Amino acid sequence: MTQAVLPQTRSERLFERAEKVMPGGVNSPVRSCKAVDAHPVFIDRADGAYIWDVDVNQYTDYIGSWGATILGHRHPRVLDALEDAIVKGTSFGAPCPPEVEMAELISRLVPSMEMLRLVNSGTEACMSAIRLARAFTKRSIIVKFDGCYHGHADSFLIQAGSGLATLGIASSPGVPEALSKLTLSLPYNDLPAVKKAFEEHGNDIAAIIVEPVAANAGLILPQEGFLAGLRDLTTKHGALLIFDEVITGFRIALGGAQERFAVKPDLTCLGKIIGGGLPIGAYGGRRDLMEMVAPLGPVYQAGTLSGNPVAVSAGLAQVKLLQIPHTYEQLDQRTGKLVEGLKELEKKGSPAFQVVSITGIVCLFFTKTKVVDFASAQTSDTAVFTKVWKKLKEKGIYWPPSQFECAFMSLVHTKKDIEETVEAFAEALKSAA
Ligand code: KE4
Repeated sequence: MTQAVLPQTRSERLFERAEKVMPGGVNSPVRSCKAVDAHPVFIDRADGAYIWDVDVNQYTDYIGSWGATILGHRHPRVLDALEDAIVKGTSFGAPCPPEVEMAELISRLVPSMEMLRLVNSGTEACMSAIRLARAFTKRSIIVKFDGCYHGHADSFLIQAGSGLATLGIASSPGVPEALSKLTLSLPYNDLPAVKKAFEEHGNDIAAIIVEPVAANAGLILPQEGFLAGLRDLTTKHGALLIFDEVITGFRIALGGAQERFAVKPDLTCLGKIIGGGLPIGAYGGRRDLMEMVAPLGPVYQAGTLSGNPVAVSAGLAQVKLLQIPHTYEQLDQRTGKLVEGLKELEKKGSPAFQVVSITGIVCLFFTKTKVVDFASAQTSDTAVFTKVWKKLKEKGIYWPPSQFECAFMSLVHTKKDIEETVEAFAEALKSAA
């Protein structure tokens, strides 16, 4: 009997067109849903904790623009700020008041950022921070950690060399070998490996850049003493410590991971939340470092749309609201409710998985191995993850389409949304067992 051919959905038709004119049909790889053996749905609109695709399917959204929309989509105060900004024009290529207000606000809420520069993405923030670190220390080697992602600048597209302290090898074509050798990638949470790296390369290491909570390998929490150990080692060896808080900034605490874990970096990179869903990034830190940045100092960095009044106005509205007392307790409660439900399901033991979470961020690893670094994260069964992901999507739950990404809770996911999410997981896990 011939298989009934279902009419193409709008998303399918759009994807067919998109694949003809954009690599993989997308403007950023993870959105392709290739990691879960699926085609992407095209989103038409969003509101609060929900998104609707072009075929009018509603989903409860746990991507939230990869963490940016912590207040949910279309928060009224963010929309008002956008409207007020847009009617004045979109971009002037000249300084404007919102930039000053944003820089003052960030510096007040993240005191280690005595001076900062707004840019247009997390990538720009991180690439600028390491350029500054190399300029200040007059050294070349950057230390990063396997599974941590700092954007797509050449120096970060590096995988660990064969030996622990062996300098990196490019993880993407197009990155010159000469440059990849200036990045050392080590196992996350492995302080002895960091110590060894300083023994081998000490006076050549310009900086360590780290996600203080690793959220691009799934979610890997810093073990006790890891971040403080990085602080001690960098100080001891005259290297800089850079916290990439593009995800954790204003998410796991108002002052980010550096407030939560009481470790003060020399430089911090921000993004996502400070843009309220519009393109933005920021890097900043010690005044003596930032005073080296052009036009004050010799380290060049620039951007046509840096400090764009529209993006900054949206971010300002969002960050101001995050200062409301008990905001992070609320976010913790929402996150905790989801985790509690998932841990109940974890007890069933089939399929085996473990829930890892911190304020506003949740991840399920489908492995029994305790996940402490990227290697242990990679023992996860991505085939099971894929089955669960597809079933969740059928049930109207929009979960990040990769075992090595994280789900983001907003301040507008309701108790009912979370209960329905846990119910959807119960069915999805049963179908994948
Ligand atoms: P962007 O250049 O994508 O704005 O930021 C790069 C970046 C830097 N640092 C951290 C810790 C990040 O998580 C990111 C970007 N995050 C990914 C999601 N894991 C963005 C999603 C995507 O690439 O499409």
